[in-house]
Amino acid sequence: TRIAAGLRQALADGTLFMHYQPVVDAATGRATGVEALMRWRRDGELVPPGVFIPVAEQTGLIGAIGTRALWLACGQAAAWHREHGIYLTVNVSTHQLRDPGFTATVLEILADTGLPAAALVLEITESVLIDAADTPVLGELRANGIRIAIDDFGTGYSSLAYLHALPVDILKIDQSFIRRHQDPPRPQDVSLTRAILELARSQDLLAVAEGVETPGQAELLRDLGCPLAQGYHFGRPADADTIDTLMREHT
Ligand code: G
Ligand code: G
Ligand code: G
Ligand code: MN
Ligand code: NA
Repeated sequence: TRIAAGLRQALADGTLFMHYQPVVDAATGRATGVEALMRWRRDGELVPPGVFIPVAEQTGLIGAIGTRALWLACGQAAAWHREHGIYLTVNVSTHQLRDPGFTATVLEILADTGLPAAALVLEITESVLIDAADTPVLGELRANGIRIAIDDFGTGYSSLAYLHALPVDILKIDQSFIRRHQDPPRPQDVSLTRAILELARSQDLLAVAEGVETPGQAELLRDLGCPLAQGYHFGRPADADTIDTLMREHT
């Protein structure tokens, strides 16, 4: 397809790049990490990742593109980690986890960029985690000190049955659970978020609330003791220079 051909070209011409969104301490609002989000500018226009990531997955190009994304993000985050103690979180697809060489690739990129393994988190959706449960890759990554996050938690189907068995460290609560909090919040919505936070705590998982857009939602999450948060209220995904300026001002 046109997108696949364009992506092959993009790997060569450098039009794939990363945006970064702050992940903050929910109590203070200060950035503790950044999530890397891939961007592609084709003929001067941004193609949404929702359009090109699925094509990259279907064509297998996600292997090379994902390696490029990791390389770019680790290189950038190494400086932020040195200067501000920031960690990096990167989204990973099923194709990457199924590659027996993936751990070696990640370790090579960490060695080359100087980002410590302990400062890297790989985000994997629930369904992909369950699908990849039989591969040695997740165990290898964790044995090397890289942390694993369940992304979009609550949108998969077997979450509770599998949660205790999944080799993960961080639970990212899907935006849909946060977005439902109105002002004032409804008791049943609050109970649901509280229950997810309690679930995370009971499994020794660090919770991140995604999609926090309003001051009321931020305050509620803080009151519920949610450790980390992310969303437009704290900062939109932005280019590295913008995030760099923000961190110099706030840390
Ligand atoms: O960035 P939003 O910014 O629109 O991201 C849309 C979707 O694309 C999200 O589900 C996100 O996880 C996914 N995505 C963004 N960057 C990457 C990436 O580098 N690798 C993979 N596999 N998915 C990504
Ligand atoms: O070698 P391979 O085609 O898998 O590389 C994928 C992408 O990783 C390259 O297109 C390049 O952008 C990026 N990259 C650049 N330098 C390095 C490096 O030293 N190590 C790794 N692992 N990737 C790199
Ligand atoms: O699937 P994943 O969680 O990796 O994707 C994160 C997506 O959510 C990205 O597309 C990112 O741009 C988007 N995002 C981040 N914060 C917010 C927010 O506060 N509101 C909305 N609607 N989207 C957000
Ligand atoms: Mn994510
Ligand atoms: Na998510």
